[in-house]
Amino acid sequence: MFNLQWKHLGLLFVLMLVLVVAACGNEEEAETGSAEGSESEDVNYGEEMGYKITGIEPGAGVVAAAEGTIEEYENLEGWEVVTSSSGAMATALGEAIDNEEPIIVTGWSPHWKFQKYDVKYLEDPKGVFGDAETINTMVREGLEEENPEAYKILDQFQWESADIESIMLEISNGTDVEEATTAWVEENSDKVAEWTAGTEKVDGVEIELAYVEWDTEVASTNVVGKVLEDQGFDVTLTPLDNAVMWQAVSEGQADGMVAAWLPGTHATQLETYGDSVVDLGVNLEGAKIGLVVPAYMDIDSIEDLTPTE
Ligand code: PBE
Repeated sequence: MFNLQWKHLGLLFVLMLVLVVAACGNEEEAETGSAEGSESEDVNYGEEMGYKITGIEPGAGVVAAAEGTIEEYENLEGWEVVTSSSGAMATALGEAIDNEEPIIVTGWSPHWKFQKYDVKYLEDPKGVFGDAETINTMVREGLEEENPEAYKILDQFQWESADIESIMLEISNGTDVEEATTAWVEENSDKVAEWTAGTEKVDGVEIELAYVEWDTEVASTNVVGKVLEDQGFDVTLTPLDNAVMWQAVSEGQADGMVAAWLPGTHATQLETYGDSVVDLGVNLEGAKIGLVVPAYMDIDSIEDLTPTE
């Protein structure tokens, strides 16, 4: 009896030991797991970025909209949009990605960054950036009567995101703007023929297009300029600030532009100058603006950003 009991107790003891060791193991695993979890939850991108959104030119609609998000989203209280230029933004984005650092930029499509990098738009549940945009062509009043061939070409100019993105990517990879646009025009003679259909060549008629040095507009304006040049026009392309571009067309200092982002991005400019410019309609569908981050950032929405402390 006595012996048997001891045997049982011994077995029990061994069993208990096994259980304790197993439990310890589990505990360790659980602890490591939760430690990792809380670490990634604790990442404060806002603090790492100094609560700054990397903007572009102060006159851009996307910068105004980004400033609007700071007003609309409580969690962005204390944040700021730092303006610079589209080029400086692209450099900052490239450097952050090289170092796997967090960055938020004022972004738009079409844009080569979506082909070159793994980046994503942050969701905008309050809709501050609006929905899909179109890019429209605007010309000065009187152009139709005074320069009908140019008017018709500008009116017929219309292409797709894939077209403009291929040129933008070339340029971002270091190809000269003129070389990239000339090559595209040569390789896409069918499309170009649709734009020039029903027009006669001219001999040195002057035409001036205004634009802003955004990557999209550098590509589109240079392509249209090249097409007009090939038709015999004496083409001037004039880089301006956004509002000044609209003003130049509305006052007739420039003949036109292919850079009106509607209905949201340039709503302010449309309100001011819309009555004194001629809208020739959409030249590109499916454009978009928003806040863009590298895909490795563990956030999906503007609402995931943390306020300043
Ligand atoms: N963009 C490119 C411009 C329109 C074209 C999005 C930078 C803007 O924000 O006004």
